[in-house]
Amino acid sequence: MLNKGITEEELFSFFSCKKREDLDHNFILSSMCTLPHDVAVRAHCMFMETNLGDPGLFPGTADLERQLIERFGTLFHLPGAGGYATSGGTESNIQALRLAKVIKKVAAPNVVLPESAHFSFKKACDILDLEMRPVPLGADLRICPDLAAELVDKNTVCLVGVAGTTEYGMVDPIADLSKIAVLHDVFLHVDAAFGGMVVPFLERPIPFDFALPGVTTIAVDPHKMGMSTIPAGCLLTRDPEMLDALNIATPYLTVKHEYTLAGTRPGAPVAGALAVLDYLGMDGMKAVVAGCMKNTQRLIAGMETFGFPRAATPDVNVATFVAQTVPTPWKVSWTRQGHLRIVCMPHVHRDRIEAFLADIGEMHA
Ligand code: 0PR
Repeated sequence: MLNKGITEEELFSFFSCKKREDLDHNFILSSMCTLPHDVAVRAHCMFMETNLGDPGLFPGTADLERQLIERFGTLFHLPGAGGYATSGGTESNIQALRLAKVIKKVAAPNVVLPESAHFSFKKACDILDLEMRPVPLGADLRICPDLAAELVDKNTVCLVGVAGTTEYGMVDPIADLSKIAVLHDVFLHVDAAFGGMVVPFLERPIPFDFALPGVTTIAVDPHKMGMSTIPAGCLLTRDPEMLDALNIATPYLTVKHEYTLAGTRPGAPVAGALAVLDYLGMDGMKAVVAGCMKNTQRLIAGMETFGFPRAATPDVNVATFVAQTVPTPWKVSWTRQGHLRIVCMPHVHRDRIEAFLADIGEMHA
């Protein structure tokens, strides 16, 4: 650290340089995050100093968190659902498994989850000392429910399904998983970190939420398709009191218990997330999602005319292809199986898709 501080001008000229080193969103096709909506930025700035870790000091902000959970509960067909705002899918998944483990106490707990599950489950199982039982996918890249049922036993604390897989954008047959969960009385966690803000707004929504009786918890991330500022995730619980099983005493705070993983928690992105939902409403979100899905379809059609077949027909706005390289400066990602992966996020407008197609078409001409 410097002995004497630098001027504000020096400081921000340095920051501007660093900011310019970051990639231009116009060329980012690999990310599940996007540019935050203007109302999210405004709300975020307004609540910058708030800390939900000590909600008694910020009752107004705490009420925004309550309202955010209420919005998602209603969107997911259970207006009275419980839950809280996390830092994103990783924390939500860790907490869901922690909850499942605390509720069902067995000597050698295991988790049955699709092979397509996000790597955050690996972190969760490491931390919580849970055996991971990956379930193979069917040819459609969705979890095979029959194989999942075979892997569930008396030591299974949680069954996991994904609504919008990270790599191929598939929605697992959650209705089938729900039946298994009810039959075996197993906790079912749905990772809808990405799809939770896509599927409800599709023309033909795929069942994945609390409307299915076996679904116990749902992870959804406003900082992905919800266009909020980072970090914004939510963990929803069917039973509003369920999270209390994680309570630990916090004697000197304004509340005497907390079930969250983080202590200090930012209120700013919570305000940002709620701002987008209330500003856009159902109609606005449907329009955003319809645009992303249309762009995904256009990209798939365009790539196929150039001889790059799709690797999957996705349920959400993640497109994958058989391809080897892409032109610079486009930033794409590659799946574990080696497929080119593009996420058609809200910042990936139609003209960006056309520009990418023109570039890749030229490179392979
Ligand atoms: N569950 C699913 C289905 C996810 O896709 C992700 C992240 C998570 C959980 C974990 O969420 P957090 O990263 O919020 O904890 N999916 C993206 C991925 O791993 C995250 C991401 C976003 C990566 C933007 C890169 C990027 O530029 O690909």
